[in-house]
Amino acid sequence: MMTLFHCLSARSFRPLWTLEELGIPYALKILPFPPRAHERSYLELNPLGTVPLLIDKDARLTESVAICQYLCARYGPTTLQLDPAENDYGAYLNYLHFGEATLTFPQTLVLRYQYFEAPERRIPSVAEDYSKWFLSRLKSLEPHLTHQEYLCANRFTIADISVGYALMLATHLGFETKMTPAVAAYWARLKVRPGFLNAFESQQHAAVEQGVSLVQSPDVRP
Ligand SMILES: N[C@@H](CCC(=O)N[C@@H](CS)C(=O)NCC(=O)O)C(=O)O
Repeated sequence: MMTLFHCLSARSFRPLWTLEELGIPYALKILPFPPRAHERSYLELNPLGTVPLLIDKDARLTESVAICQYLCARYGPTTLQLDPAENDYGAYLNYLHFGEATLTFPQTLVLRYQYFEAPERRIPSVAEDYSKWFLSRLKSLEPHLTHQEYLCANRFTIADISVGYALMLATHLGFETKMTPAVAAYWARLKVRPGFLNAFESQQHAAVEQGVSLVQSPDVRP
């Protein structure tokens, strides 16, 4: 069985959510955050020290969105991915990467310079600038989501998982009240999906079973 290495509500939530949407079996290993400080032996498996890590037979992947693509391609057929012949294929690829590169990256700077660094290393101006950066880029989804339930092809896909994770992180950072109306409604739709709820339940359950603290995992469920 494949193993997903995960920290609570970290980017590894994307592959976890995809696994639940696909309904395929997996083993979930929860690591304390950050693993490079709290679980040094993990560096032998993933020298980057980051999550996710997916080990599936000979495949080892460490990029969350690539893992979602891998799971769909290997364990499909599934409507969670788009075929290159579909009209929205370009938009699909763009949103897959937009979720990580444009919407998640600025939030990690807020997380780091507002919360994770020792007080003397915190930089309020960085946190403020990248909060603004994130919110202005997030707003770009508003016109599109005013007319569509999902990002592309009129169905739920892993592009929604990529962007949906950025909205989950935004909720942890207190940005939920700053979401524009159609984006907020979209996030409300995503977080009641059985796949999302099962993934959330799966991480909480595995953490308790493996003795990992739930402190870093505030509940985002409605
Ligand atoms: N682009 C990668 C980023 C992976 C990443 O940086 N993960 C964070 C958690 S969200 C991590 O493991 N940080 C721990 C560290 O940097 O030591 C992805 O999308 O998976």
